[in-house]
Amino acid sequence: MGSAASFSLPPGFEWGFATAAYQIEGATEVGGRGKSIWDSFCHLQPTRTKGANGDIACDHYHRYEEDFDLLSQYGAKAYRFSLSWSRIIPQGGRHDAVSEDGISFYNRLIDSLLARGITPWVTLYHWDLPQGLHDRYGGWLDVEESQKDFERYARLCFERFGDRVKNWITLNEPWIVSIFGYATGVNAPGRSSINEMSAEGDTATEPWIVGKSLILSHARAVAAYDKDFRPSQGGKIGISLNGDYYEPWDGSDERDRAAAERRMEFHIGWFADPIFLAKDYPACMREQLGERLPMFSASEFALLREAQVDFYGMNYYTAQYARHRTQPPSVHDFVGNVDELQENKEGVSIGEESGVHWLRSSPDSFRKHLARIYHRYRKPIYITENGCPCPGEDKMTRDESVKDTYRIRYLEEHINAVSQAITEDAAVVSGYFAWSLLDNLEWSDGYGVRFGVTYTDYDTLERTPKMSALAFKRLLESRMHGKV
Ligand code: GBH
Repeated sequence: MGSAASFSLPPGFEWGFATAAYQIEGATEVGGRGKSIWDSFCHLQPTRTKGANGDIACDHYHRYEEDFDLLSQYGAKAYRFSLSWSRIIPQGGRHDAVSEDGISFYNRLIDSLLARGITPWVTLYHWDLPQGLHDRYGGWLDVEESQKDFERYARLCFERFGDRVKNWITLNEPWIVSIFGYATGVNAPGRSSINEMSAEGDTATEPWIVGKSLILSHARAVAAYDKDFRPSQGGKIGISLNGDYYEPWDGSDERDRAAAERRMEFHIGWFADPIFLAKDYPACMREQLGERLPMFSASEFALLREAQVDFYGMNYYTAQYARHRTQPPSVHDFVGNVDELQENKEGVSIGEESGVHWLRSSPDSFRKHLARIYHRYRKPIYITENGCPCPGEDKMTRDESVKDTYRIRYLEEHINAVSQAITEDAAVVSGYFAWSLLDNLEWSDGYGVRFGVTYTDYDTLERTPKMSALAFKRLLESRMHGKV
C-alpha cells in the first residue's frame, strides 16, 4: 500500500462510463439507418452470437434520457459513446446520402448530455462498418477506398457535432477489428481461414491489410481535424487501443521475457508505433511476417507524421503470461509466436477469476502497463475502458447481480493502480471510463456476460443500479478531493 497521498487523483481528472452504439442502441430499422456488418453477422449466422443481435439491445435509442439520468445520479463528469456510421450515412460512402434523422438523434444525445453538465467523448468507429461498404469493395480490405470513406464520415461528424463535441476517438481497438474480424473470425465480418464457421477469408494476409487501412483511416481523420476543425473547434482527438499486459511465464528465462515483449508489440506496437511515433511496424513483426505485412510509402509516412494525436486511449481489462515457442510460427500466427497462459511456471495465477474466462483481475499489471505505455508513447493516457463481469453473474437474478462486491473491488483496485502510476511512476493519466454504464450486448457472447454498473432486464428493459454504481461515485469523489 502506498501513502494516503498516492491514492489521490489530479485536479481535472475526467471520469465516467463508456458504451458503444451497437451494444446498446437497438432501433436498427429506425430513421433510415443502413445495415452494418454486425447486423449481418448476427442475423445470417446467429449461432456465432449465441442467437443474440442488436435489434433491440438496451433500446437506448428510445431511453437515452433515462440512461443519462443514471449518469447524473452516478456523478459522471464524462460519458463515452460511439456513433453508428450507418445511422449517419446509411450506405457509408463518400458519395452516399446523409441521414438527417441519424444526425438529429446524435444531436439530441449530445445536447442532453451537455444540459446535464456531462462532457461527451465520441468514438467514431466501434466495429459497426456500414454493410454497404463491405459489399461495395470489401470494406477495410480496400486500403485506398476505406480511408477516403472514413475521412468523409469523420469530417461530417466534426462539421455537424464538433461545435459541442471536444473529445474525439477515431477508432476503438483496431487490433480487435483486424484479428477478430479477419483472423479468428469471431467478430463481424467473420472472415477466417482457421475458423470452421467461416467460409471466406485469408488469415495469412487479411488482418495485416485491414490493420493498415485502419491506421491510415485514423491518420486521415486526425489530419482533417487538425487542418479544418481544430483551429475553430479547439478539441482533442485520439484513438483507443486495447492490449493485455504480458508477464513472462518463466521470469528467469530470457526467451520468455522476450516473448512477453514481442506479444505486446504484436498487440500494441502494431498500431501505436505508426500512429504515435510515425515509425514502421515493430521490427519483430517485420521479421516474422515478412512481405505479408504491408509497407508504408513515403507519402503515407508523411501523413503519419502530420497526424499527431492528443492522447492515448487505453482499454485495459486483464493480463496474461507469455511463453516462448520453440516451433517456428505458422502463417496464421498473429501473437508473435507465443503461448498465452493465465498461470506462470510456478502455478501462480495472473489474478482472480471474473465472470468471463479471458479476464482475471490484475491491477498490478495495469499499473505496469500504464507506466510502460506512457514512457513509450509520451501522450496523456485516458483509460477509455476498464471493468469486468462478476463471477457467476451470467446466471444471477437481478437481486443477486446488483450486489456486485467483486466489481466494486475490481474498480477500486484499478483506480488505485491509476493513482500509483501517476504519483509513483510519473505516468500522465488524465481520465478513466468504466466499462460499462449498463449491461449490454457483449458481441459474440450475447447478453449473458454483464459488464454494467447498471443491471438491464432484457425482458422489460428496466434498469436497476448495481451497488458498484454508487460505490464508484463515492470512490472517485473522495479520490478527487485527495481523501482516501
Ligand atoms: C472491449 O474489448 C470492447 O471495446 C467492448 O465493446 C466490450 O464490450 C468490452 O471489451 C468487454 O469485452 O476469444 O473469448 O478469449 C475488449 C477486447 C474482448 C479482447 C475479449 C479479448 C477475448 C475473448 N477483448 N477478448 S476470447
